[in-house]
Amino acid sequence: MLSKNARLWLVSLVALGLLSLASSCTPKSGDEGGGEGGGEGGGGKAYAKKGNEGTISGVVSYNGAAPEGKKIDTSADSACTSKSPDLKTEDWVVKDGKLANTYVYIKDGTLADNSKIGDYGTFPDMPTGATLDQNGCHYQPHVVGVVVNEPITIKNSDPTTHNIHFTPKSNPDWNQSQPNGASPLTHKLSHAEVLVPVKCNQHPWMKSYVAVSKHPFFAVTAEDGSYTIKGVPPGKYTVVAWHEGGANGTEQKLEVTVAPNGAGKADFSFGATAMGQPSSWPVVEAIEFPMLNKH
Ligand SMILES: [Cu+2]
Repeated sequence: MLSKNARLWLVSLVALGLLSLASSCTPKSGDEGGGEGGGEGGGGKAYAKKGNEGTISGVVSYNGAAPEGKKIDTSADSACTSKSPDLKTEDWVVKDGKLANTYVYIKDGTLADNSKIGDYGTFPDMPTGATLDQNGCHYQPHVVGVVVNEPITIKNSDPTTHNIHFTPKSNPDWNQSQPNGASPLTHKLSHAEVLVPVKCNQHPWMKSYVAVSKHPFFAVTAEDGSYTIKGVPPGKYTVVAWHEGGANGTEQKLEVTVAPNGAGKADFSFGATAMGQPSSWPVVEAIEFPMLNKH
């Protein structure tokens, strides 16, 4: 029989072995693309355009009976009521089964030369400015995508005072009053974050979402549910469609391969569990394209 010490040794050895096995199996963080946890902009390599970049495009649908926008009671501010007498909620904007206001982005991926999309800090054709307008006591647009440190111009087009309040997790809180007729404000977010809720402290129904990405490979679906991401380096990517709802929104993923000068396709669908889908959405492996390289 083994002594107590020897048994302790044996147990420790087995535990150590299990530990090292577990750590070697730990997947790498998938947040280095546009996801949360991304670092400051400007860090990392600069991607040099090769002329063989492609696109990722698709359509986001809503399965089942579309939720109707609910009428908002704006009676607390008569300026809102007179300018927007029929204001409706915008958490689900569905037309002919197609879903608007969905943020679609490359979450991570590997380029044809085996570098990671998250290794890069700058890309050609980075967007240089976005606008968020408070107009009719709601935000236009409802969902905005920007790159890290991209200036967001915030306008007040209403005959009333708004109070714009960014409520991020990875960026500082930012809360500014903007009276009727005040000149536009500018705000920048220095950390990647999907997505930052924005609210108005004056009008509790006002909501929008700002996504901050390290790279320019994102889009927001239009009224017909369509989106196109341009200038994508050939590679294999995890593309995520994010839609508001719940504490942190709902995400769907697809693996998409972009061949040189290629057009990757990724169609997503959200919607009722009536379609038999679980409330937490599975990762769907889809889209057949020639494999450029292995994981
Ligand atoms: Cu407001």
